[in-house]
Amino acid sequence: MQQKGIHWFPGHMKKAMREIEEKIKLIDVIIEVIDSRVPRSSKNRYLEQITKGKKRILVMSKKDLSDPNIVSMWEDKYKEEGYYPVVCDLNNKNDINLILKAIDVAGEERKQKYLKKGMKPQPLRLMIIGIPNVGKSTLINRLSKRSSASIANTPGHTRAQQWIRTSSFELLDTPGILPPSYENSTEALKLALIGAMKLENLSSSDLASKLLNYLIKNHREALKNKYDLSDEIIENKEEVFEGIARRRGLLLGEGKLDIDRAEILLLKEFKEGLIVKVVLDEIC
Ligand SMILES: Nc1nc2c(ncn2[C@@H]2O[C@H](COP(=O)(O)OP(=O)(O)OP(=O)(O)O)[C@@H](O)[C@H]2O)c(=O)[nH]1
Ligand SMILES: [Mg+2]
Repeated sequence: MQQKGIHWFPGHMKKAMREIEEKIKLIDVIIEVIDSRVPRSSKNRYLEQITKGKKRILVMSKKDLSDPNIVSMWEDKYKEEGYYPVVCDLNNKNDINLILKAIDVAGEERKQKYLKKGMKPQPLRLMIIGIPNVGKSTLINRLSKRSSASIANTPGHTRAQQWIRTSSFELLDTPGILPPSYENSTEALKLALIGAMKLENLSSSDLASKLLNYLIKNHREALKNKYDLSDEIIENKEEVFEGIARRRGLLLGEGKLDIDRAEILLLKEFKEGLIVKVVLDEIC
């Protein structure tokens, strides 16, 4: 994919990269937030060139929705690639402390440089980036809650950017929003399933059908248990949505089952981790 060069690069991706590139000069540490259910598909590979030379923390969010064993393999892989991965649930205070620790570690070298010169260490400058819906705003909110002050203007910069200041770091409060990947349809499908992007050319009915195929193949028991479905129903794929509608009392009137709502329910409950905790990207 990378060999194809820049000319096919979608315009929105180019624009996002340019915006991030402009800001990156001010930044010491990049925090890329990815969704731990899609550790590859939610990560931006083009960013790797732009962020070279910076310390890179990889926040692998939504661990409460993903399979811990597979996530742990991805964590090791990213460690080997030079990232500082932090697997976390951004709604869990202890996990936020792990991210704060990662920030400390990332800043240590720079701090020592100042100290060696007999200077007071300058605060580390951080920027949070990631595709939509991975938890960037949640993370900014969690980190800024601890901040002593939020300052509007940083002298020396022409553009007034909001920096959130704590005792040890400053956080650029506008996250770099990267568009999700569109060039690979399997990745796009996975991102649609976790709610990170909408697929224009795929109806929710088609998406639900693909999800059902995946669940039958990989998580049959979990599906059966969740909706109290018999083996006979699972064998007959068309009947699964009817079974779900029946179990959940989704009716159209005159006793007819509401299949549309059953499909949407399956998508929603999968996205919320209520059927099974998954990792959709295979490690290789
Ligand atoms: N279960 C769970 N939900 C999370 C976690 N982190 C964030 N969320 C939820 O995910 C949704 C998206 O979070 P945001 O912080 O708005 O994500 P974002 O990256 O800022 O999204 P955009 O602004 O659309 O780019 C919200 O409903 C959050 O509550 C997590 O670790 N676990
Ligand atoms: Mg946001």
